[in-house]
Amino acid sequence: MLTHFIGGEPVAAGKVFPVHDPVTGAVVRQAHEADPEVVDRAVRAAREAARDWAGLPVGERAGWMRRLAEGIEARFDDLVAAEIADTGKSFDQTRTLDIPRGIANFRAFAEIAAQRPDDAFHLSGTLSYTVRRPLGVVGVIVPWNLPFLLMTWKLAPALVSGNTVVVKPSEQTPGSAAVFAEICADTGLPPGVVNIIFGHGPVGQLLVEHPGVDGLTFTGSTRTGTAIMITAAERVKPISFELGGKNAGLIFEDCDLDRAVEGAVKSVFTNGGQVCLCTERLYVQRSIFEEFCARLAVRAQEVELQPMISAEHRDKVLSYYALARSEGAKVLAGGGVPLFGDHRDSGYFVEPTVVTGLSEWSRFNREEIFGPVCHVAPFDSEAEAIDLANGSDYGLAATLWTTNLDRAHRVAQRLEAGLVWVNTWYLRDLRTPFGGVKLSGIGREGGTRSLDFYSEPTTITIKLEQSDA
Ligand code: 6OD
Repeated sequence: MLTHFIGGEPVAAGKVFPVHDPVTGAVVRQAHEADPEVVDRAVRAAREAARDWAGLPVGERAGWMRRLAEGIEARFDDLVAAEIADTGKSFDQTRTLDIPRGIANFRAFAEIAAQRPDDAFHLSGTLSYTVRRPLGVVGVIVPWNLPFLLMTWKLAPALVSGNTVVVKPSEQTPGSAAVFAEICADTGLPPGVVNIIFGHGPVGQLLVEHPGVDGLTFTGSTRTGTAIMITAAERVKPISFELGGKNAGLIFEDCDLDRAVEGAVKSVFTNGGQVCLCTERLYVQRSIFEEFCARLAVRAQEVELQPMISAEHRDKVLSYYALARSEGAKVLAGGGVPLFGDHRDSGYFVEPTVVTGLSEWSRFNREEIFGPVCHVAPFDSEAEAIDLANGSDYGLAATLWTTNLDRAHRVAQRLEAGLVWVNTWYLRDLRTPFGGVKLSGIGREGGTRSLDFYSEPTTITIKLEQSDA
């Protein structure tokens, strides 16, 4: 039974809810659901710890970040097991991406924060400089698709900047956060610096509303982001949002086709397509369109399957498969539910799916699906490709595949997206700004941008008197 972690202690309060294994549908664990009193207790614990934590020199907080990274290394296998049990991710991905990124997140922000210079400006007769203060208590709302990676991506810069936190993991994936609570306790992190509460959407809403929460960071759907923003606006709380995507991939005829096909497979199907950065719209230059489609369709049938996170999400993805057909799509691969003939048949799998033939204005091509699925359409010119990619309400990520360096720069700079990958996908340098435009979010995290969000500058200006010497 998972308990909340408040003020350094396990707290078993609130009714209990089940967590399902998406591979089989079976209940893997139970967790307590926070009620208003639990949320309040967690925020109070964070506030109590805030002054001492903020008062530590940044080098000392960076030291804590390194100790947490070591704590994660020591519990690596437990974290892998917890993450797989909740999400049905592959063992390979979990041990090479999800959990190592937790370690990298803490190490990266320890370095970035410790090396960051303060601004100082000298003008005749005045010296202005800035000091940065933490926001205070940060509410961290974490989605189910990359639970540990995204929780630590937010926690590391929030903590090293001197904030204390109340974290609400998704009700679907609380397992790795519960192991992390044990890591915090085992490393001796001061009580109240990290507090973790479990529960469904309304618990997040209580956190957003709580007057003791000074800022909010959220990754998830645009719909939830909008609701958080409306509530947060009442107290003008700083927010940082990484929201949905309907990401485009542009495949030019001068690409290395083998790499482009494999890159597309990765960008469409990784994590069952349940990454906000996954490609759902592919545009391929007409001269290679048929060959690309044929090869992608074959590869789609070979990818390792990952279940959707829940029965509800599986039904949503399947409803888009049905919608594609009703909107007149040609299905090149997949389009249904796989049959295994074993325990996985009660899990939440869908077939990796490739469709073509839909208009840019179809709902299928405009709405985020968040499953292992893409639409492929041809284009004739570079200008058309750019217009197609930009013709979306979202603007998180784009990929382009070309061997022409001029074209790579030219196109990349015209794409309306926060992130553009050329001849690769989801390659990360944690120092770079990360986030989206349009419906894909507000603000940027990553490197010093994260430190900017999790702190407020105070500018101090001193009038320098002339020496009479
Ligand atoms: O890799 C990251 O830092 C990141 N923020 C990934 C977000 C993925 C969203 O699904």
